[in-house]
Amino acid sequence: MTRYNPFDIEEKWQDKWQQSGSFKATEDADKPKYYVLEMLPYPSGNLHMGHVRNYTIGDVIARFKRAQGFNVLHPMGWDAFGLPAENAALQRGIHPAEWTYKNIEYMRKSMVKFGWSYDWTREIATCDSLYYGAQQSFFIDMYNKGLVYQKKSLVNWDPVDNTVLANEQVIDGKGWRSGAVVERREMSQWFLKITDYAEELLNDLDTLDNWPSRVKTMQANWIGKSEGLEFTFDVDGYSDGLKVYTTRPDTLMGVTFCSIAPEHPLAKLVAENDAEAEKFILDCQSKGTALEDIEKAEKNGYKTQFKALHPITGELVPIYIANFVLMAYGTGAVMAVPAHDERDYEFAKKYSIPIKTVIKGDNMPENEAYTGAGILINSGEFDGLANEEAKKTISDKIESLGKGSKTTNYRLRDWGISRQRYWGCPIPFVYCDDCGVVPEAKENLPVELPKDVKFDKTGNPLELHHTWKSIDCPKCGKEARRETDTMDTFMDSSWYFERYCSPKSEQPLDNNVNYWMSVDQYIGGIEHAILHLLYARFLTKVLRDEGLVSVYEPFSSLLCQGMVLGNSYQNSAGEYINPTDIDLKSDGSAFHIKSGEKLSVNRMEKISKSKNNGIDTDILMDKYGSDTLRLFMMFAAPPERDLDWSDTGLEGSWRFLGRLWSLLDCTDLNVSDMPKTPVIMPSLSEKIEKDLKRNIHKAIKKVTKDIENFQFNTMISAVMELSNTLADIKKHLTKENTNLLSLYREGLETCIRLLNPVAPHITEEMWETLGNAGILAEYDWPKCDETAIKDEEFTLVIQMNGKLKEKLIVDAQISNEDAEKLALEAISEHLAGLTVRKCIVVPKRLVNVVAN
Ligand code: ANZ
Ligand code: ZN
Repeated sequence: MTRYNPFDIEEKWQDKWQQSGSFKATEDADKPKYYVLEMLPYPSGNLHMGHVRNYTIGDVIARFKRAQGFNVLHPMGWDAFGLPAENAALQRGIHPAEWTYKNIEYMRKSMVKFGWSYDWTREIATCDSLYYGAQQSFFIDMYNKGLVYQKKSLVNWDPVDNTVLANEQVIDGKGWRSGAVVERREMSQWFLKITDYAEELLNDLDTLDNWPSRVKTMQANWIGKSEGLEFTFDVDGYSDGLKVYTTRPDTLMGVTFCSIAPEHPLAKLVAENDAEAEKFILDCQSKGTALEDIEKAEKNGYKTQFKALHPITGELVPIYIANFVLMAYGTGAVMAVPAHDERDYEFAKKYSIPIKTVIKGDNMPENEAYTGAGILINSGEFDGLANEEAKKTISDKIESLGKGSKTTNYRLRDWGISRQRYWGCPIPFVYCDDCGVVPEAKENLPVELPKDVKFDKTGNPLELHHTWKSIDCPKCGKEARRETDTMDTFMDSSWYFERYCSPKSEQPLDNNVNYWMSVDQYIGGIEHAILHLLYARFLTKVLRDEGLVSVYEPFSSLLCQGMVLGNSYQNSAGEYINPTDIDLKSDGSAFHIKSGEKLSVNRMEKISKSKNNGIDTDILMDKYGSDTLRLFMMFAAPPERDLDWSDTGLEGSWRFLGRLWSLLDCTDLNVSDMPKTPVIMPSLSEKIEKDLKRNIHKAIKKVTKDIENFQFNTMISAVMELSNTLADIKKHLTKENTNLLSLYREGLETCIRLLNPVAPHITEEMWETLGNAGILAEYDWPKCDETAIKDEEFTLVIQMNGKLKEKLIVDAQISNEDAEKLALEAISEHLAGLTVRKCIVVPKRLVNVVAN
């Protein structure tokens, strides 16, 4: 018998699965479908441990469901547009397409090596013009329905590189390449009207029973529905008046100033003949558009000469231009109540503005705003009202004065999808001097990216390209210009799961989408809890309204896997040393292989470039093969938890597979000759046989239940237990005892079949060695024989000094010690103050506790 060697078997089985089409999914109305999906990767070049974990979880589920008789769809693809490809082009002179497709090739090979059971015939790359052409097609449909529009909005502008920057390219307010101070600029941008769906996106969260509640909470907060009041302050010299939005109309009587966004029309009016105001506004605009930056920045203001007339008191309050008021939220203007709003408080202190308390709560803090509930004071006719009630009373009053009305507001903004980049899906529009903005004619789709672009200059290569832009107007035929913006890559990943249902279709989607959707199980990282999942939900609803899909939600069930954590190692100079360059001793100490230096070992943390604690999956693959890695990933932690990477844990998985393999080796007895037909319980007489039969079927039951609940670590423990039992039984095997031989085979085959979803290669090989035909991945899931586990439990009678005290249902296999322990616990109240002298255990019947 040879030793376990993954390198003899893994590729062999990958080829067989491929040849047999084991994982190819075909629509079949007679079979229940199951769609399992992992979030598609960005083709950065290498698989990292997060991928391995994510995709192995999905694969175990896919293989399990297939064996259970479901028609399983398990596809894979590439989120292939995006900035890193353009950076590679800039830095290394490779075309983004070449860089991307090379990475895809490499990563696909790695994925095949892992044995993940994908239907590769459905592979998608979002940078493929067949894919993005379909996207352009329904984008035009969305435009025709009024869900796509153009609007001037702020972008980060790098004045040296003359280019728009993504938020992540602005570092400390400076352009990442040029180092120039970034400006905010207004430019015409494309938007998707996600706000039209805000209410439905919020309400339908309630239908997602199988989503983690924290994800639903995050989405609800992001949508940020609030009920408030919109009303207008009269302003002398500004006939429009100042329209504000507040969620706290109850604090109206505490208003001591108003603040407006630097981009507010009134601010612009002020700046027209006030150089200092103009400077202040420009200064605010030089700070970048990232929301966190705006919120973190110190509160700054500029006092204008304008005054707002309080609609109830008739008081005149000053109007400030303030850096923390956002033009894009509400009305871009705020009634400020420093006594009850933290930002206003900070601002009022800084500029010595009066602070007027109008809500009195039980515990009023000193030197800060009180934001809690309470009773109105200093509020004239509203004094004494509870503030929640006052919200309505005061809003009604404002409405009756004709100054405003109650409104619902959402924090959710329309989705700005314009990117001034090359490596993205071209926005299929044309500018014509006569016709204006015109969608490209459908028969001209896809609008393909030009291949001959240069990356030696900064700025958008589409803008710089000399011929690509010029085109005939699809409406009047006159010479016109193409839009050179491309789409946010989140757009590409918002409908790919629908496209997998008919990846080659000429139409964006065909009817197969209604066979497969929704995704029964989606698996991915929590970092996508908000944007990706929200956009995917949004587009699904849009496609539903266009009649292209029938589901209301794309993902019925969501699993967010935890992170993979690793130790990091530092030398005396503080440099981080990668785990591959380290000699790790069994006592946990670590030495730098090259220098011999002893390194400090830092505690488990997220694997990251900055800590240089990434683990090279290729190296591990070459050392252990796929099954060990897969097994370790699934065994080391439940899927939602963070997983501590450990080399010893990996070794442990390797050794377990070796032990499992050696169960094939029964010295002079040939496993493939052991009787194939399982003996059934009634014909078993020996205890060892009955126990084994019971253990086998208990394992089937437990593993099945555990996989269904995604408790992969405990399901693996159950297989390990059964394999340990078999290792013991092996010693008792004789040629003569055919019952035991048959049971041994049944036990071993059960281990193999139960472990197959986790470690598919070794189990296929063992299955074949046992003399079974065909491919194990195509077999049905083993069934638990309930009669074999029937006398699994019995009623344990508990007596004290011979008198009945309790009855407990316990496991049939319970040991005498455990029975004793349970008994003492169960009657602990009766034992209070007594001394236990003796416990008499009658196995399978009773425990008598002697105490006095
Ligand atoms: C007066 C007030 C008093 C406010 C008070 C709060 C507390 P949410 O709840 O997140 O929707 N606000 C309105 N528009 C703004 C803008 N464009 N930029 C910055 N802040 C803005 O936030 C609504 C509250 O945020 C509004 O209620 C307004 O301040 C402020 F004790 O009005 B409030
Ligand atoms: Zn035209």
